[in-house]
Amino acid sequence: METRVGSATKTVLIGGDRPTVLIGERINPTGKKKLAAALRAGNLEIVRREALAQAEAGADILDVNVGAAEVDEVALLPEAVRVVMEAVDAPLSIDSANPAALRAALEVYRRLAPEGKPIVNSVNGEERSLSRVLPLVKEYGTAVIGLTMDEGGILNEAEERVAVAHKIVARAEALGIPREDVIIDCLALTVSTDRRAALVTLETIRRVREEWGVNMTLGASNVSFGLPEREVINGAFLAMAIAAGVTCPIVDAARVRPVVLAVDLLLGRDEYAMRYLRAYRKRRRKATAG
Ligand code: THG
Repeated sequence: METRVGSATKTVLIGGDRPTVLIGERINPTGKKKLAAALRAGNLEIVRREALAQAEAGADILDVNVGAAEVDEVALLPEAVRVVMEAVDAPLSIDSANPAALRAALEVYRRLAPEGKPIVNSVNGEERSLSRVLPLVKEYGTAVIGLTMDEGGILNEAEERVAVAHKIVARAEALGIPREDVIIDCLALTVSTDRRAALVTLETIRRVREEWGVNMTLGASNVSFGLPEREVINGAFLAMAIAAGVTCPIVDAARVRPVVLAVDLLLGRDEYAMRYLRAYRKRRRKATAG
C-alpha cells in the first residue's frame, strides 16, 4: 500500500517496498526547555533552525508540535507551520490533539501548498477523537496517523491494539477517507518497567501489516525511557520494527539515519547500496571539511 504526501514542491511516497521514510521529531518542546520558552514568547527562530537542520540530516517529512504549558496552540501551530513551510521543501506532519489548532494549521498548509497533502498527527480510537478529527482529514484531503489507543489508554495486548487499528480504518473508510491515507501507530512503551512492552508493539505491527497492509509509523524512542545508552536500544528496536512493517517512523533523523539506511539495505530496498554509500560519502565530506 502506498501513501502519497506532499508540499508545494515535493512529493513523498510511503510504502510499497520503498526505502523507509523518516518523519523528523525535533520540532517538539517535550524535554526541550529552551524551545518551550521560545514558543511561550512566540519566537519561532528555533523552529526554523530545527526545520533546516532536520531536512539537511535527511528527514523526509517534518513533524510540527508546539504543545507546551501556556502556549496557545490555535494561534501558534499555524504560525509554526508557515515558518517551516517557508524554510524547507519537506511535507509536514501536523502534531496536535486540539482539533481547532489542527484546522487553523490545515488552512495555512492549504494556502501555501494548494496541491500539497500533509499528515494529521493524530486520531485515536476514542469516540471524541474519531468524531472530531476524521471530518477534518476528509475535508482537507490529508493523510492521518491513527494511534492504537482508546478510552482505556494504551492497551496491554496486541489483540486489543489491532482491534483499535481496525476501528480507525473502518471509521475512516465510512467517511470516504481511503485506507492508504491511514497510517497506524502501534505505540511503544518502555521496556524498563514492562519486559513485554516491545514484544507487544512488534506483534501488533506484524498483525496490522498482515490484516490491513497499511503504512505504519512509530515513535520508537519511548522504548528506552529510563535506561542508559538509549541510542543502542533505539537502534535495535527500530531495526526490528521496520522489519516487522513500520514504514515511516518518527525519529531524530540525524541520530538514526545511518541505522535506517543499513536496515533498508539489508531488507533489499537499496539497490547496489546506492543510498547507503551516498550518505556515507556525505558524512565523510562533512567530517573532513573545514
Ligand atoms: N507517535 C506519534 N506522534 C508522536 C509520538 C508518537 N509525536 C510526539 C512524540 N511521540 C515523537 N516526538 C518526540 C519528540 C521529542 C522526543 C521524543 C519524541 C524527545 N526529546 C528529548 C527528551 O525528552 O529527552 C529531548 C530532545 C533533545 O534535545 O534531544 O525525546 O509516539 N504519532
